Amino acid sequence: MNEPFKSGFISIVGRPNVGKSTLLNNIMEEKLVITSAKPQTTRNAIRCIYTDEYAQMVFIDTPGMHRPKNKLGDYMQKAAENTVSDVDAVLYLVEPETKIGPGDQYILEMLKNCGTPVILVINKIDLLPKEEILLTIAAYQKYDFLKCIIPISAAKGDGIKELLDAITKLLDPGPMFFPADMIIDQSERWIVQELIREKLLNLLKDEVPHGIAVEVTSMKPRKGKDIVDIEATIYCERKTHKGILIGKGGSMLTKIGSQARKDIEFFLKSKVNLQLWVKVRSDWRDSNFDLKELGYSE
Ligand SMILES: Nc1nc2c(ncn2[C@@H]2O[C@H](COP(=O)(O)OP(=O)(O)OP(=O)(O)O)[C@@H](O)[C@H]2O)c(=O)[nH]1
Ligand SMILES: [Mg+2]
Repeated sequence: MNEPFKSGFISIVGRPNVGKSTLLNNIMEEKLVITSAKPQTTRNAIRCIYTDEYAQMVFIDTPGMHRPKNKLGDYMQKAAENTVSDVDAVLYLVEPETKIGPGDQYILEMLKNCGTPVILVINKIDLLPKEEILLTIAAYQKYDFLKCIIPISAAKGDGIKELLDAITKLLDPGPMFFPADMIIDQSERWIVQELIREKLLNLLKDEVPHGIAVEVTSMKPRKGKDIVDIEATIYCERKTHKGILIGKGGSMLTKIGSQARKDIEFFLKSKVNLQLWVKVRSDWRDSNFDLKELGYSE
């Protein structure tokens, strides 16, 4: 007998930098959300919709859970915590560590009480020998509220099929919530902003990229030509950061622009003319007004 069509919402949570966004891109087989080697890359809860012939899974990528240091951090932490009780399943991502630290213990406690089925996903198994992965599994086995434990490598694509099968098993029969061809609930403009921010995270050091926000102020296809003109403003928190961002003779800004343009052209499937501006917006991460204007509010 044919299985009925299933559907549901699945939140991906975990500490910063464990590979949540990398996993989502791998499931979607397309780069939709940005990733970087720096923690606190993802700032919003983002829905990506995976549809196949058996199920529609609405995945929610969330900011890494951490102790907030400013109002942006508060917003990010809430964006992650708020999803877990409103979904049909939670994927809790961890790295292969046998010692479960206080950050993960806090998350485990919250997940235990949220009432949603939780799958523990051990990511980055490519980094360690199998014996160490088995020790990580053993360390988490005492948390018996976890529905199952699945080791994966989001970067290499190992274990993804097993993970999708496990999620499908947990979901109830249900309708399609979104059209089958819809893959993300964000605008093109938002994705362009994120692609620019990703280059800033990759190219800048220390605290500088964390204090940056990007706003696309104009995005227009040029009449009669296969080219999109885009203007974007990069906000940073200090004058010294502005200097670093622009670089000697504008070298850093040029590098950021050329790397971002390549990705944006690939995403928009069109040539792009990208103009970047840099402005100082002091302490925007602690201003309710600025956070709202820059898209970091409910
Ligand atoms: N070796 C290895 N690295 C991985 C794997 N998955 C992700 N990474 C790397 O881990 C880093 C963080 O990945 P992200 O996907 O940005 O992590 P995240 O959990 O979304 O991070 P936040 O958005 O900051 O919470 C990046 O450098 C990835 O390339 C994996 O399976 N193996
Ligand atoms: Mg992320």
